Amino acid sequence: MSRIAESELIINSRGAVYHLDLRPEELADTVVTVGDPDRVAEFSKYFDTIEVKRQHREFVSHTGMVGGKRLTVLSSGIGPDNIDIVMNELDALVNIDFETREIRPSLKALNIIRVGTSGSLQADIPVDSFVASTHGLGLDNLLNFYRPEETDEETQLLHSFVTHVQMQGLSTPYITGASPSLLKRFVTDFHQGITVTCPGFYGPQGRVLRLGVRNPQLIDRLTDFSFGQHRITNFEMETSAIFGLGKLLGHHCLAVNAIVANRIVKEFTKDGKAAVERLIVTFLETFKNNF
Ligand code: R1P
Ligand code: URA
Repeated sequence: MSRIAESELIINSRGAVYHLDLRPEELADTVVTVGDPDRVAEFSKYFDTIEVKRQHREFVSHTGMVGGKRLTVLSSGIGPDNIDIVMNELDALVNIDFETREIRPSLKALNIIRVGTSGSLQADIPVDSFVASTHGLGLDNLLNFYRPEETDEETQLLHSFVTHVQMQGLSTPYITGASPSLLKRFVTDFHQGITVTCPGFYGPQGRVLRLGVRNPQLIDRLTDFSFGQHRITNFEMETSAIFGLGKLLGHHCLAVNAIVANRIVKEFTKDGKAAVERLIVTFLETFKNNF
């Protein structure tokens, strides 16, 4: 086994990984990621006990017990670039020995579940409803720096997507499925479909304020894209990166999102905090009963 150098895997004076500031023993085997750092406490207020609270930059983490099970909730901040840090550091915490700096001979698979907010791309998926992602389709380019692995069906879907949505010159998309075993636990109360992940909130999601966009048809083309029984339900800014890196690293990943904007009927939720609260409670019920 080769030793990973200090410049590649950075461990601080507390023995914790650089950005997340977590030590291996401070992480549970199931990790919820949320974008908003304030959402971590909205989760952990339901914990029976909290054993770890850390914060470094936008990465706030609480680990504790809920319903007799150990859970870590971690904020990622916004966007796929942060997910590159989150996924690599979570994996290092369980699969690299921080003493020897070598990859462990036997690898651990974490459950990594994003609980976020998102924009709907379908008129029949209203604000305040929930979506569980069957796939993460990335327009953000992160996975192209690694070596994406696609099934034949995923390659065909991407080919059809690039042609239909006219992505040429904008992005080289990638797609990864959710963990089937996690996805099947989130059926009741959830719409399901493909989640598109964008490298921005405005132009990359077709929002026009003062700047024009390169592909004015983007929203329409995402909405009416279909491949077999698959359709695009929603978009946001993290899922594809979690699914893509999670699959390459061998973790089980899922994303569940509360819809706060419907881009087709042009509505924004009147109470996003309440929608997120309901999603947290729904998630925790499933976690307590089915994990
Ligand atoms: C944009 O407002 C942010 O909200 C969504 C997007 O993915 C992006 O991070 O998710 P979170 O509410 O989890 O941050
Ligand atoms: N998050 C996004 O990224 N887009 C939306 O429209 C709403 C939430």
